[in-house]
Amino acid sequence: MPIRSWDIFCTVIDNFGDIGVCWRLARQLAQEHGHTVRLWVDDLNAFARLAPGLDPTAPQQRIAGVEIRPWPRDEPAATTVFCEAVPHDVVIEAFACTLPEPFLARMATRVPHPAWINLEYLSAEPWVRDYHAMPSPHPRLPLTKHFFFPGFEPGTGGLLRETALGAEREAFLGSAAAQAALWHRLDAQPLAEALKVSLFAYANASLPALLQQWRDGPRRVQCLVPLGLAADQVAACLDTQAQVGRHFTAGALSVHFVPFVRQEHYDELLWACDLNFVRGEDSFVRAHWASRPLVWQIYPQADDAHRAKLDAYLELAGRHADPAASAVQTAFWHAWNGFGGEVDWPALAARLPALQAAAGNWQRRLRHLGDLAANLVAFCENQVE
Ligand code: TRH
Repeated sequence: MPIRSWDIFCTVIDNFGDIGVCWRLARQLAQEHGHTVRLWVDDLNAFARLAPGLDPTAPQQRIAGVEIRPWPRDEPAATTVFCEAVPHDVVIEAFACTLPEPFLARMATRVPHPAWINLEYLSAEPWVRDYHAMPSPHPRLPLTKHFFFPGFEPGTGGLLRETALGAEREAFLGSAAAQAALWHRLDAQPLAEALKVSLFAYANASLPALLQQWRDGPRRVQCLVPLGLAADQVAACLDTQAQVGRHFTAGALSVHFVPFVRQEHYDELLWACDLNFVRGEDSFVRAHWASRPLVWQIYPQADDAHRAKLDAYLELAGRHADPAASAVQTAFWHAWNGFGGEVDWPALAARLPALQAAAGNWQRRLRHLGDLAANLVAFCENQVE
């Protein structure tokens, strides 16, 4: 049955990944599919960093075609809000955030029952294919939740990618005016001949060594650091302050602190750079669509559970790269994520042309998976009867 409307529930654990994915998905469902989307978020202040027009105090607002509602966490307020809200055709519980009980009860009495999806975290591990689309019946209510896994392989839900993204990137790369507008927004000037690097990361024990290697290297590096955790660490290393517009030059290294831009503008930073350091989930996916070499700092988990995820990805992506370049990439990513060894910038720099070729091939393959939003629409249309 066709579906037209969605509820998306999101809790902000820390950082921006959960809301980053939910906000991107919500916009795409509204703008590309023309669906009604209501996004429930428990921390509108964090959300406002990605969407600066958002009013964190508003009980209801509409941005980019999406209705945004605060998800009250205290019991009486939640009961009032969720006893009144009529569930839409599909209810997404993002990253197992646990739906409010009164809303679940309303889902159970709705005719037809909404499709109920647990949108999972991204992983390249092989088991994801086995668990993607698995049903999980509710123990009491006549509702079945399905697990929907993003992924890098056929048999998963694929990756979020807007239909116009490729054309927008091409237009940006072909337009001196669009690039100038980006640099103006960043409050920085591009340095001729420099390798442009964006640096979005958590605090990282390898960062001081990397800054030194950039400083002492033969090639000029222009490093653009959005304000946040990495910028604070870079500033501490350089004995300066992380402020937009501030530059720092030492040897071959130029550091520019740039603003944390609204989510729609982050892609342009990735497109304008030759190498992108990314983290978590959403920026990691976006770096693929930039079709440039990337370095991923994975979100750390207890007991090093993220090590298996990192290695699964390296193994999978490495299949499509030159083996020598892939080995250098693996060593660098291991060091960057604290899994042994020192970051070796000269080794990575020498392999950038091969990694650039691999990035192009790999993102072309990933595009064949279809985009996650469209895959989700198709899946849910089969669930609502
Ligand atoms: O912020 P993150 O570290 O998020 C993490 C991970 O998603 C992790 O899996 C999750 O469990 C944890 O949060 C709770 O990294 P991520 O996923 O890349 O999200 C950052 C978002 O910020 C992404 O949507 C891109 C966006 N962004 C901007 O909008 N503007 C910017 O200037 C920058 C640098 C990022």
